Formats: sequence, C-alpha cells, structure tokens
Amino acid sequence: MAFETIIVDVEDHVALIKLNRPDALNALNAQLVGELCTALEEADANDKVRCIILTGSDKAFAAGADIKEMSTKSFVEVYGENLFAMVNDRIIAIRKPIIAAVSGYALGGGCELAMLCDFIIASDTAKFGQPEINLGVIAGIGGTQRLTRFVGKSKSMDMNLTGRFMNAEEAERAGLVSRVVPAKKLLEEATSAAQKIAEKSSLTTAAAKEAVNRSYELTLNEGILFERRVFHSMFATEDQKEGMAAFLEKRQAQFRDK
Ligand code: DAK
Repeated sequence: MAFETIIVDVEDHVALIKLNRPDALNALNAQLVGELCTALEEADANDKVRCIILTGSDKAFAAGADIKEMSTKSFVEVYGENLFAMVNDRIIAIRKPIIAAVSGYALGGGCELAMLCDFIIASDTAKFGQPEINLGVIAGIGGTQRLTRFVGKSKSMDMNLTGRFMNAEEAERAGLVSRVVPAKKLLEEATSAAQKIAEKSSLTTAAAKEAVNRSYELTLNEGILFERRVFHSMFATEDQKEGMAAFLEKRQAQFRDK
C-alpha cells in the first residue's frame, strides 16, 4: 500500500518504518496513525520481516498527537470515536519485535508511541516528555500508566505534572530506554540489534516477547508459571533441538522457525 506520512523499507529481514511529517515534527494525526498501524500489520504478516524498527527524523521521533487536528474536538467526538484506542490496541497486537529508534523529541503521544514498542534505543539528542498538562489535558495512550511502570511513581508524576522533558541520559538511568548512542549511529545500532533478533528462531522470539509482556499483567508467581510453561513448550520445537545441538557441536545454529 502507498503511504503519504510514513516511509517503509524492508531489507535483510528488517522493516524500517520512518514517520515522515517533517513540517509538523511527525505529529500523530489520524492519517499517520492509520498508515502506521497498517504498515505494522503488513510487516507482521510479511514472512520476509523478522524484526521492525520504528523511527522518526533527527529532530523529532514524534512531537505528540496533532494538536491542530485535536484542538476543536468535543467530548462527544473523542469519546464517540474512542480517539487513540485503536493505536494502542493495534500496536500491542503485533507479534514481531518492534524497536523504537528515537532521536530528538518524543513528546506526549510520541513518547507513548515509543513506549508501545518493545524497547527503545535513544540517540544522545533524544528528549522524552508528557507535556499534555500544558495543553489542559492529560496523557491518553499510556503516559500515566506505562511511563509509571518504566520509571516509577516519583519521576512519572514529575513528568506528567510539570511537563518537563527528560534527556537521553536521564531516560537511560531511569530505565525508559535500553541504550543511548551518538545520533549519527542511531540507525546503525538499531539495525544491528534488529539483525541479531532476526537471526533467532521467530517462534522463540515471539514466545520471549509474550512472556516479557505478561509480566505487566500477571502476579509474579503467575508470570513465572507462564514463563516456565512456555519454556517447556519450546521443547516441542525443532529449533530447540537445533539450538542446543549447534552449541554442543560448536557451530552456528540454523533455525527454521519450526
Ligand atoms: N501537533 C501539531 N503540530 C505540531 C506539534 C503537535 N504536537 N508539535 C509541533 N508541531 C508543529 C508546530 O506547530 C510547527 O508548525 P508551523 O508553525 O511551522 O506550521 C512545527 O511543528 C515546528 O514546531 P516548532 O516551531 O514549535 O518547533 P520548535 O523547535 O520551536 O519546538 C517543540 C519544538 C517540540 C518543543 C514544540 O513544537 C512543542 O512544544 N510541540 C508540542 C509538544 C506537545 O505539547 N506534545 C503533546 C501533544 S498532546 C488522547 C490520547 C492521546 C493524546 C491525547 C488524547 N485520547 C485518548 C483522547 C495525546 C496528546 C498529545 O500528545
């Protein structure tokens, strides 16, 4: 499908999705959100893709929901259309790993979009924030919920109540991002991580993603039971036999997703 607000490129088993509304710092309008969800679903269904990278521009991953588009909406409209429910639900349904490669501003819905990905690699220019409070609203796609789980109550309250931005170094220290790299190396680093993921068995990758995500929904004991049962089920796969045989034979595993 042809897109106008994003650019999609598939190479070496990695789908690179680039948000592309430079004039609005990649603000998330309805068209961009719709195209993004469609592209993610297409990548999820494409056998050639084993990992997805979501990125923006040097200046902005995304500066939030499109304020111009939202500003005149009424309660009846946003409640009636369940604004932004779709983006949350469609992204969490993607089974392949999604890496957010964030440079510049990731604010409001942009920060929330990065947190919807499986992990975040940030450039040293990245700035994260939930400044919705300045607009007379609160976060609406996880900024009060996911951010609190990532960075704890105190920092989440600070971000959500003052609207201040967190730089990359603070975001890494707080556990919001997995690593920080120089801006020029952002895509290289994200691609290298994606290619490492692409080398694994896609069955095992999907199982690992599911298991980590269950940790947000289950008690510790239930989560550990879920993990152990999934671990047991891996022994029904050819890839478990291959992975362990390859280790013992001191060679590279050849996974076949079976
Ligand atoms: N929406 C629309 N346009 C935006 C935008 C945004 N969020 N952010 C930037 N732009 C546009 C600017 O209007 C400007 O356009 P022109 O004036 O040139 O036409 C262009 O991008 C460049 O921006 P600036 O001139 O402002 O650039 P600066 O370098 O001076 O400043 C900035 C960069 C990122 C600090 C600044 O643009 C800024 O503060 N932007 C707004 C950041 C923000 O407040 N983000 C949160 C948006 S609210 C909901 C679910 C979710 C949400 C809401 C409801 N429900 C479930 C109901 C989410 C809400 C949000 O994300």
